Amino acid sequence: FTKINRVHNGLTRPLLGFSWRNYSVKYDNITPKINEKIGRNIFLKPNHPINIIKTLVEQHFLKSQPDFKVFDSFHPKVSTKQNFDDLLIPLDHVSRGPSDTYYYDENTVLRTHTTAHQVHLIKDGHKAFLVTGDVYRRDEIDATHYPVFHQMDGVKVFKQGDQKDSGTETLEKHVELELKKDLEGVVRAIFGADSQIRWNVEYFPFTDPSFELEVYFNDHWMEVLGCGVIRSEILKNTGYDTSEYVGYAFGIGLERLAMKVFEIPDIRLFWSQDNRFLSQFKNGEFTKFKSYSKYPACYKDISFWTPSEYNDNSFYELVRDVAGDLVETVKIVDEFKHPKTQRVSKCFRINYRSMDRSLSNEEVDQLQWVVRERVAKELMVELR
Ligand code: FA5
Ligand code: MG
Repeated sequence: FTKINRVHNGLTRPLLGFSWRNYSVKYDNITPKINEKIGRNIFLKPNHPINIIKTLVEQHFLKSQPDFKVFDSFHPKVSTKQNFDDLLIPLDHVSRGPSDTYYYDENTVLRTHTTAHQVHLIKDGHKAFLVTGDVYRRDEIDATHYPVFHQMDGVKVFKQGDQKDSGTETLEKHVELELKKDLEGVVRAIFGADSQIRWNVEYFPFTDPSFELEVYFNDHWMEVLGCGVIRSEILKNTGYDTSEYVGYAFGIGLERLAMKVFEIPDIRLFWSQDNRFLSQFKNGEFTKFKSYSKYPACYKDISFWTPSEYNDNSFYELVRDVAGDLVETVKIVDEFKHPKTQRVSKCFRINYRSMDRSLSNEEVDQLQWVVRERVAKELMVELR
């Protein structure tokens, strides 16, 4: 494909939906706001809530199973082979599209999950490991979704015979039970023995059976991890005799755990450089976050007719690119199809709020104005 040259004057970002759809520049969608997060490594900073949770989970595993290896320094730039192909994610899976994933080029992405490291680590001979890192996804905007977050993946490979002492018949069943036991153990160690949790059946292309674990939090069930028994095809591809070996794998969302443990109400706070936030946490301590402010929110609506090649994630991304962490939520408030033209109209409510200061009306108006300008130009929507 050919790339078009784009004008960069500091304000105009790479043209998002517009450029891809019309000039097939699909594989260059990493915005400056995303780029500046790479290498910040907040998950490695002592006394940062994400680091506190990471350390807790690692220590919990190592206490009872000291042979677990711990990895936390793989760069988030990985190949599509690592992130997708090795994990049997089909070519037409939605998560592969540039509407959901940040691409450097056709074959290189920002990892969308730390599962991207599963196969090369198993190939290197590791049988039990934890791997933590920052992961990137184009996604919606609210208190629990942020385009950069942190995951810890875990893998453990078992051998025929391991199930004997447990009285379980098959190795597969044994592995499934060990998986659930180990994960319930971690979650209860962190949230307390009496925390309300539940298992749901899930689907992942790389595990079978697959599950997700939810924890009750702020009057909602919150999903904290996905997991399952590694598909035998994957173990076979890494050189294992699958009549002898079965493995489990899981991926935990560290922000989700940290939000619950420390009662942190908004996922944007993890990126705060404000000492009123950072000074509240110490490794090894379970302190509750004391909100130092709740500055007033200000919402603005925007309505537009969507062109046929439109997707919501590009709109969310554009709002993030304009307003950064000043945007708290973007919610769709109305949607309808014109009976004659069949065109779809959408109305979104953008809620602006800073975590550490009051926003002036002028500032919010200015942000909204830039959003309107850019949305019309770059996503080719017709403002109403
Ligand atoms: C995965 O990413 C799988 N790779 C997990 C897995 C690994 C399954 C190994 C089986 C074997 P999922 O997209 O559900 O699955 O993400 C895993 C966890 O990351 C979620 O349970 C949630 O806790 C967290 N998470 C997902 N999206 C976000 C987001 N936008 N912001 C914050 N946390 C998120
Ligand atoms: Mg999930």
